[in-house]
Amino acid sequence: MIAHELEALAESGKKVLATNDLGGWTKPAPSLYPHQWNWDSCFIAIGLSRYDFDRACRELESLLRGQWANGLVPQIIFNPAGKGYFPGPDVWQSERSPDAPRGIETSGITQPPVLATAALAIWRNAPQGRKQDALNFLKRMYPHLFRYHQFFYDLRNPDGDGLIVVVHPWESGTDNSPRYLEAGNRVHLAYTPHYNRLDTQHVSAANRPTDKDYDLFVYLLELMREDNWDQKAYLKHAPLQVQDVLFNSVLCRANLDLAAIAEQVGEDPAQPRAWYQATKSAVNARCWDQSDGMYFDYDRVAGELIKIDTVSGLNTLYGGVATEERARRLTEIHLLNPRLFWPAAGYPVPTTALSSSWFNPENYWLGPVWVGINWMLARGLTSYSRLDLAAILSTRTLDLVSRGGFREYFNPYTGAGYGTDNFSWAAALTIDLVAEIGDSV
Ligand code: 9WN
Repeated sequence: MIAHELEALAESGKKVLATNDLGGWTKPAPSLYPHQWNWDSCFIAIGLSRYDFDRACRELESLLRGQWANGLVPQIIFNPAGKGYFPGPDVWQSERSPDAPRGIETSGITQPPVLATAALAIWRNAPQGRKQDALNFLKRMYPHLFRYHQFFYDLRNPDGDGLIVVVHPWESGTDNSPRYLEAGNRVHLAYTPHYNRLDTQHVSAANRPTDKDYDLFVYLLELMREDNWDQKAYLKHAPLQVQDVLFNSVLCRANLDLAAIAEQVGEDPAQPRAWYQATKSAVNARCWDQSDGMYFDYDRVAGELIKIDTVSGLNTLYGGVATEERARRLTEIHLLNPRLFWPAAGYPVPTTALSSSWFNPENYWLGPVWVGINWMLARGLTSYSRLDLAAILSTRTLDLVSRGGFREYFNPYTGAGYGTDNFSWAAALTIDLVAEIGDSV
């Protein structure tokens, strides 16, 4: 695409964000997702930081309205006016926990912690005249970010080695990824939950998780709710515990960014650095499979790796987790392989390997390309000095959006878009990718 086309694409992205803007925060999509989501707001803030410093700060400060006393930043902060999404606050019942914030309803789980990364981006992208304001923003954010990360190391670190555990597929952000369906197959549902899903009233059921997947999601929600969202009590018997490579990689990246924030605001970066080192070492020790040359999630309940090739293993590049040698194997053997992650004709990067028996090009996290995942991988490739590949991946991602629109996910063979349209993070990260291309010329 030439410069003025890129500019036009970024301008359309800004329109999407304006449409989904509900004042101090942005919903992920016009009707499918009417509340505030955790990692969506972080991606959105990164996009906003490229053209509206104040609004970007507000996006993250709004997210912190929902922070719990134990440090958890929830997956969802409910919008009292938001209708048409299941499960709503009446199902989550966050008020059962003494840790939940009062006067605001949230879900009881978290999502991949992009928050510190987004805060740092706002500071980095602040216009020259606003640098002092940006520093003040970081100072306000720091204690909250620190408590959020502390939450993981205190309450989600069951083996004490820094390998953080995810207890619900929705917490992973990659809900029906085969990693979760496989771990979910081992969960015995003591009963079949009763509920009415609403997502398929907005988008085609063929592109969404199945009813069986939803049974698992709702069952696990209800099980954790029984413990009144008490993290320690729940972990003692949680039937799904995944030491998720993508989640831990996002946390590693965020720890590095938290350390950078600490340095700016005059705090000690030692703790976030130590967290980064611990998690990185633990992923390398537990999740690497030497014969496959790939990182896999560890199912802590089954006591084994979930050996399914997904893009999550590749995003150890984003987290600064992979060693140089392992990064080379991931890139040469997996990423660039046309039978796995780089279709000969079509668009990189499918979220599940093309050759996997789980792969489905049209269904949610079973195969389609997601802009947020590509954005992370492009950043990871840059930090491992593969600027060539990062540039190609960014360009292909922008091509996809420019042809298919700001869709939630895309068919890796045809580029057809699925799920919601006017998806906020696709718009926000398009803005960021376009700005990055502008920065590099
Ligand atoms: C459950 C909002 C969220 C994203 C997730 C994506 C999808 C929700 C759902 O939408 O999940 O959190 O109802 O399917 O999987 O990554 O944050 O955009």
